[in-house]
Amino acid sequence: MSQLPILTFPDPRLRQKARPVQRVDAAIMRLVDDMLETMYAAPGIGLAAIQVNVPLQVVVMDVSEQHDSPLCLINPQVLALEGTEQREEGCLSVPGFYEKVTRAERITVQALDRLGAAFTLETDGLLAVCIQHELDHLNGKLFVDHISMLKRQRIRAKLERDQRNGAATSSKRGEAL
Ligand code: QAP
Ligand code: CO
Repeated sequence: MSQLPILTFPDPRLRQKARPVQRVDAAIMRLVDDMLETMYAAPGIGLAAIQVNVPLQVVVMDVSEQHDSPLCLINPQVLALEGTEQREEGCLSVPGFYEKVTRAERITVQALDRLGAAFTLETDGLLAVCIQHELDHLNGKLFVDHISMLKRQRIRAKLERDQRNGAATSSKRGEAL
């Protein structure tokens, strides 16, 4: 397995629309394993293939305390959304920034797993929010698209400055804008 480099906002490649996976073969399983390794190393709770510059409909997540419950969704389809809730979100492609986003409280999704088998998942809480966040990535959407333009522009300016200055300043997370 290997860790993959993660694209950072406002990289235009994060705006690509992901294509469905045609066949869950060895290359896709390898991608899933590399994405899980990349996510756990970050550390993070969710990662979409688009974030490692692979425009396919593949996401991995693990919202468990022990980091021992990996979940992979390939070609996910939303069957139902219910209720609303607000929660603070972050993103591995928007390092150092967290903002409140309004999402559905409960979600039902159908997808293929890492072995290509179809399954349906109905869930709520952090996992439901994380799934919605990751499905946004498949449509080229980021959590910063759900906040005010002013906040988004501040985040963009800060991350562009970090990227111009190299990784050094971006290690200083969460400082005032
Ligand atoms: C999406 O995000 C998510 O800024 C997954 O410096 C997050 O794993 C959905 C991370 C929260 C719902 C709620 C972010 C790591 C990880 C950072 C992540 C950072 C280091 C974000
Ligand atoms: Co994200």
